[in-house]
Amino acid sequence: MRLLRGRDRCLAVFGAMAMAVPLLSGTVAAGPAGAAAVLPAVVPQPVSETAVAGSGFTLSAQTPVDVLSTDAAAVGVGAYLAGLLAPATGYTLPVVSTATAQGQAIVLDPNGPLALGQEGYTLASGSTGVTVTAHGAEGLFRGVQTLRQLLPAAVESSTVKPGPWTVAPVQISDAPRYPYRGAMLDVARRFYPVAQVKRFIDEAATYKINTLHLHLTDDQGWRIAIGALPSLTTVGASTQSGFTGGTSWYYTAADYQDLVAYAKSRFMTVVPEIDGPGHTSAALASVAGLNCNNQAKAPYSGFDVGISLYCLGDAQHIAGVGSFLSTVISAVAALTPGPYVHVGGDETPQATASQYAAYVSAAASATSAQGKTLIGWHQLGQGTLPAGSLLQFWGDAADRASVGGSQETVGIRQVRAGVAQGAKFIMSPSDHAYLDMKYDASTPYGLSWEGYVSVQKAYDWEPTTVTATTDGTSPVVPAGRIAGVEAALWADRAYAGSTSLPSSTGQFPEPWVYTDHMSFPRLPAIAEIGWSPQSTHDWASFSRRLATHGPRWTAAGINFYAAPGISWPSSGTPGSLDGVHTVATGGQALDDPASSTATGLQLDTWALHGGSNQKWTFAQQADGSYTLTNGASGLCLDVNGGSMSAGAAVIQYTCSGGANQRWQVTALTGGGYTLASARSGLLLTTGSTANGAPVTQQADSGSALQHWVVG
Ligand code: TNX
Repeated sequence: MRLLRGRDRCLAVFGAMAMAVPLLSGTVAAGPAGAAAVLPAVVPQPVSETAVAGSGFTLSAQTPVDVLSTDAAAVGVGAYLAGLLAPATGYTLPVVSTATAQGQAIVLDPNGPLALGQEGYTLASGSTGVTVTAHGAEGLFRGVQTLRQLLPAAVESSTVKPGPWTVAPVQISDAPRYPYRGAMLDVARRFYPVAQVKRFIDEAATYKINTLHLHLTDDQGWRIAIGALPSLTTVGASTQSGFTGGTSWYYTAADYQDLVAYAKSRFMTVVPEIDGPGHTSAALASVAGLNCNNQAKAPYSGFDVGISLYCLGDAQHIAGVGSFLSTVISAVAALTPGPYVHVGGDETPQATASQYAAYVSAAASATSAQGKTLIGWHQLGQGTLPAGSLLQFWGDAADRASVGGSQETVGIRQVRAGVAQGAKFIMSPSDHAYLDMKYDASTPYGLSWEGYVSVQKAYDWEPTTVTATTDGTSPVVPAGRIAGVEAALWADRAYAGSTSLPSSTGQFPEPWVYTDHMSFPRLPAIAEIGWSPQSTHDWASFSRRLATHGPRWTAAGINFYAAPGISWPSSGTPGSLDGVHTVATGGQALDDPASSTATGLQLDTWALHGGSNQKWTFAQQADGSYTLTNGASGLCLDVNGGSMSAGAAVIQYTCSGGANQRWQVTALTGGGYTLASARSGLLLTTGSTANGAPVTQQADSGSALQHWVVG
């Protein structure tokens, strides 16, 4: 099915001792006296991390966040930190600005030396308080992301938890390896409402991602309003992959500015992508003159790639494309404070060399005219690039295997052409950094044209050798030309059951459900490659640190994949599942059919979409079991008639707190949970992974249909 794949082709880490440790299990370091000390499990791994004796600093409701400056951005980071800590702690920490630090405070000092760069910071925590020092607000913000990881996992919860809120004692000095650490959302194939992009910004910022690449246009949709060309959104935004008839599947200028401002508040730069000359069906459907026959194409809502091309066949059309790009890029650039515009360039099998060159020339002049730096997929190396351009490498093992041979791939030749022009590179190797690849055969969403990308595969690569021969020598892109890395989450197959084409829109989850599942835990892996020194790269260390983040994601409500091969802690602290969750097996979620409010209705499973009828509020009871209340009906998960028999229907019913409405939730070692009726001891079980499969209680059979992901 993967079409054009192969297409035009087209720490101080001192030890690896595994040990069971509470909450903040992490790297084991030799302490000052040579004794083993457990360091907090920070992701990305800091440059240097040293154990500090003592039990750490415990926050109280009065602990001040003391910013040693009146600079608005620095004070803003203080307010951001207080806001982060408020929901779980229940504290409204006072944010103050003083000239000299007092004790027993979280001190944010933006007056540090520039030695660690704009993003670097030091963090010292001990029994008398915590101090984050940086040269300005951005470094403080990165340090705050480390600080939150020094607190118990429950700090990520959106509801008040008991605490105590003790910051692990540690001394950290940190700065990024690469300046560009990106994540891409494909809002073109699947439209993400503004709130869901903001959610992702917050999730990515936790791992010190500093660039959000928005793939705003593609065959299946045009997502940014351009005042001078309203048809781009009235027509071009009416489709998504698998959907037609939309009227609001785009960002207005105000929406986009809101996103840019939100990203800025998380010290993240937005890179807008206007893809071309291929991936342009939405534009071709909106603007007739972009087609060689001057007839608008029909809007496209399918699943293919490599199907479209601007008309670049004659001087008049080349001029038309040029003026179209000037209009679009000047409008987008005017709304974008960041330095970049991404002009795509991928997968244009039908373009001749001169047509392609004409596109690059038009896109480059439109971008340069706005004073912006050009970014393109590595194919763009074929054209003439303005000085300072960036290319995004998305090649794979087949490209590497060809390096230096007599038959280098087209991709490697395009990369060489870019290198020869002085371009810098963003590394997004598709066999490691494409988050739309399935993790394994159980992944309900995404593609596998690069094979499966396990968490380990997402982690096990190195930017300086990702364009080198397999023995790691003679990289096509020299180390000094690497600007950074980016994880790319395409969305052309963002539906459950993606090994075949979808048969109903019911298979499409909300974008956040897809995004959380595909990004966690792989986005933190790519983030660590971009941030941490190569010398700290170690799967054993990473996977051990990552495992302790599982409870953080659970507390934060992130729908992560508890991938096998990582020692996720079991169920965690009592009450840790309190809150709203989806409950799914094989991508099929426990579901109140058609959001019915009828009592006694048997529940079923349906493709996970995260709607309210698939949301369940877990509330832990005195015996440790949970009641589950449906978000659409307000009724409770119930074994019909309090039956003790295998096969009895699981229904929704008015909440009573009875034993047949209480569920014992047990974590499985490989991830996921069983839910046993507190009355019968039998397990919540779905009949199959087909939509509408009935849910019953059954004896424990070890079946995957009894193993639930609580998202
Ligand atoms: C390739 S690589 C694409 C996208 C698809 C993706 C699916 C590249 C720049 N383009 O159009 O969404 O594969 O994995």
